Formats: sequence, structure tokens, C-alpha cells
Amino acid sequence: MIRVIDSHTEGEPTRVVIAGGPDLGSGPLADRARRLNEDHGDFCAALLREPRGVVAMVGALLVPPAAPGCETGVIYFNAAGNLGMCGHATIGLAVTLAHLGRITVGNHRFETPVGVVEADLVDANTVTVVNVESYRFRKDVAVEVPGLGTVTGDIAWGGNWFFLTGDNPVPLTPDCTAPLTEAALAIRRALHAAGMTGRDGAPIDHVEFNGPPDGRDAQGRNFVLCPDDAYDRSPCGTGTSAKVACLAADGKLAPGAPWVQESIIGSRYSLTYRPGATGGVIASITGRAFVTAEATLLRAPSDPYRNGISA
Ligand code: PYC
Repeated sequence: MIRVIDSHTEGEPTRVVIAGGPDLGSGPLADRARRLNEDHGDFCAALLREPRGVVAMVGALLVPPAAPGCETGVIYFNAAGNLGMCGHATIGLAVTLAHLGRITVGNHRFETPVGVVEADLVDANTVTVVNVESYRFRKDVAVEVPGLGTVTGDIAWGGNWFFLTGDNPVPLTPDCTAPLTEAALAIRRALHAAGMTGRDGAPIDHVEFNGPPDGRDAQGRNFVLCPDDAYDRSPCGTGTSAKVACLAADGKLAPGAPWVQESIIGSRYSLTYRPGATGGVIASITGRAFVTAEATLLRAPSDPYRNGISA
């Protein structure tokens, strides 16, 4: 029996496992995350794939922290494997822990496999996440994409690896999610084929189209394709951190200046940043999450889809 609390953050779903998850032992969180990925793929797929889940969903497995002063350790995963960090799921996690009465309004630290992040619970639904240091790795990288031609963008880290481009094949509107998904998949394939990576050969698994906002009080709008091939309904916390790192590197956004990012469905995050210790930025991301379900998931041994539908 697996007990979960579901929420959505600006439209993007999160499933927090509060009981019945695998025992990953002890040690550094990155090692435990690797164990989750290598040894418990069926568990992750059962949680996030149909018929129990939906591929856009991100799972959050709570584990004892290794770093001092943390409320919990957390390993984020999607239907394609682990995520380093996840902005929307961190907002969802804080709101979920508040819903369970485990935290109250104020500042909390969560340990992720890529570092400790802070979650400031402002009220029952509003959270400001202080992310790990984000930075631009490569500027103006050109890649030849079958069907699209030359696409130019930046490679940046925001807790996950992103290719960010303004070469949008169609407008960033909700009716264009299908062609945007196709184009982002083609770009990701082309990056991989050309051997373009993040630092230390890390695969670039998120593709982010950026364009002008719809609303007058926002500064940008995006469409982010995640490693599970689903698009982020929220403005993507790690993706917007990567965007802010690029803006800061170009001198287009000053420390402390506000940046309001719209998602493809029009939901929003508000961000600011301060300079990081190693030349990047520490982004603070504010958004809202709402609990949508408290559930017990059942996986009968005779159920042919106990591990989800993988096709
Ligand atoms: O909010 O950082 C994020 C995120 C990553 C993948 C889905 N959401």
C-alpha cells in the first residue's frame, strides 16, 4: 500500500509519497537517488503512469536528510527517471507538509540530490523556493534540427539541464502544445546527436522555448518540455531559474529586480535573484500549490498494469 498526497502547482501535478515507498538505505542523497532510479523503476512507473497517474506528474519520495538542519530529504522523479531538483514539486511539497501539519508558516530546508533548497511557506498555498545556484554554461549554441533548420540557444543549469531558445516554431499559446512538443523533441534529439551536453557530459533533458508574455505585468512566457516528453503546465521552477541565470549573465536583469514568468497555460511564478557564490544566481521563485487528493494506491499482484502502462 502506497500513501500519497497529490497537489498541483500553477497547474503542474506533484505526487508526494508519505508511506510505502522503497527503502533506499542511507548515505549521500545522490547515491540514494541513483538506487531509486536503478532498482525501483517499477515503483516510479506505477506511481506516475496511467492508470494510477499521469505522465506530466512529478513524484517526490521523502527520505531522511543527510545534511544538517533539513526538514526532510526528497528525491524527485518523473516517468523518465530522476530529476535533480524540481521547483514546482518543492512548492507542492511545502504545501503538502503544511496540509499534513508537519510544517507551519516560515522557512524550511529540504535536501535534494543536487543540494539544499529553502522553502518559505508564506501561507497555506504560497511558497517561495530558494533554489540551488543556477548558471549559464554555453551561450548561443547553434544546432541543426531536422524540419526546423538552425536553432540557436543557451545551455543552462537550474537544478536540471536546459536548452533555452527564442527560436519558437509557432506561438507560445495553449492551442500549440502539440507542435511545440514535436519541435522540442526534435531539438532534444538533435542536441544528443550532436553530442551537446551540460557540464561533465550531463545530458540536456529539458527544452525551453521563450517568448513575450501575454499579460502586461509579466516579463516572459515559456513552454518547457520535460524528460518524460510531457510539457510543464507551470512556468517550471528550475527552467525559470535557468532563464534568470541567462538574463543575469547578459546583464538584462539586476539582482533583486522582479521577473514574472508565464507558463504555456498562463499560470505564473514571480522571481528575483541574488548573485551566487560561484558566478551564477540564487533564484527565489514564488508560486502557489493546492492539494488535490489524499490517496492510497493499490497494486494487486494479478493486475497486469500494476507497474503502469509504459507504451
Ligand atoms: O518546476 O522545476 C520544475 C520542473 C521540472 C520538471 C517539471 N517541473
